[in-house]
Amino acid sequence: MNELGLAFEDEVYELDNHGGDNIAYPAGSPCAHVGYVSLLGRPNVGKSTLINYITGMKVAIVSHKPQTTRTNIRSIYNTEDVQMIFTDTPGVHKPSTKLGKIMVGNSINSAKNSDAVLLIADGRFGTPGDIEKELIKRLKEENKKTVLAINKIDDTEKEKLLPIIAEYGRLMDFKAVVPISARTGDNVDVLLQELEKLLPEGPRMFDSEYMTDQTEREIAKELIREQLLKYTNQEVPHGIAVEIDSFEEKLKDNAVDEYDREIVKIKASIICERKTHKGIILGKDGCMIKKIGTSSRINIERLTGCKVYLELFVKVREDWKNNDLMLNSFGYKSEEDR
Ligand SMILES: Nc1nc2c(ncn2[C@@H]2O[C@H](COP(=O)(O)OP(=O)(O)OP(=O)(O)O)[C@@H](O)[C@H]2O)c(=O)[nH]1
Ligand SMILES: [Mg+2]
Repeated sequence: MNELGLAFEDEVYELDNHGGDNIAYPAGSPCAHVGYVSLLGRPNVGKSTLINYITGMKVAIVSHKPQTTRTNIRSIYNTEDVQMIFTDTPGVHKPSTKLGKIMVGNSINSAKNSDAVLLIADGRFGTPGDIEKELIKRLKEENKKTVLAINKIDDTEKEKLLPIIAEYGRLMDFKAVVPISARTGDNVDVLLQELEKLLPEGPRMFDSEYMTDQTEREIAKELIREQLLKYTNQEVPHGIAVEIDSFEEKLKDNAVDEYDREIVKIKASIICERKTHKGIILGKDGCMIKKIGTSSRINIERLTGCKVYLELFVKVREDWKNNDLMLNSFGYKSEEDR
């Protein structure tokens, strides 16, 4: 529970026993298994929950609403024998906006460019649907080494798993099929062992200190969006973007390094699609925006490790999800164009 008395759903901050080991391995040092692994699957199957569990960091936000992740997020898992660069991708769906097309395009693109793919399915929903079938067709065409994880086994009856596994097995020759729970971590060690087998020997590509391609600013922006996903409903959360307008760091007087900060001051804008949505986000007498601001601030303080002052503004930008200029300025772009 936080200081507001609100439970943080999907808490992953306590998972510091995961995330590989804490030994410093320099880039270029020899390693038995090195490579890129893309997580792929429909929205809401638990890709981001799993990536946070494996790396032991809250790099990707999580919510029970579909299409939470909007960009490809890379984070790295290191042990003595392994360097796996994971990409968490947006859930694959049938897009109806330019934003959706960019999201799905980037997921597919990430899988194309990886050494191995981890396809994730939600065990509670059983056999493969159209999205899984389409993804499997593409993965087969590209001859991708693929492991299937059937997630949420903490919430799935055990007897249901065998028929699901059999049905998936008829569609593709998976390198392994592993039932897991990304929430409890059940069987995730087995999954990691299966994935590492698929990666070649080689020098480490990154220093083990380099944990993610996300900047603190980008994670802060997502932590604000996470609270908006949590506190708003129906079409409101899907029409929201967050922009960091300013991010000012003040070091302590006796700071020993650039991270020894006294306070970080952040100004951020919440972009929504309609005036009515703005009213919902602000709430009666501003009580909703206050709640969102306070819980976002607490999460950002965990990220920065120092006091945070957060100021939020709400702006309406109609149909931004179909406007190239706005999509670009909110950080949503096709990775192929980079
Ligand atoms: N019971 C249970 N719930 C899980 C598990 N893994 C994830 N969830 C829940 O499933 C919901 C979706 O999780 P996410 O990690 O955001 O799913 P995602 O696949 O990244 O979704 P998108 O970003 O929308 O593609 C959240 O409410 C998670 O808490 C699990 O192993 N067991
Ligand atoms: Mg996600």
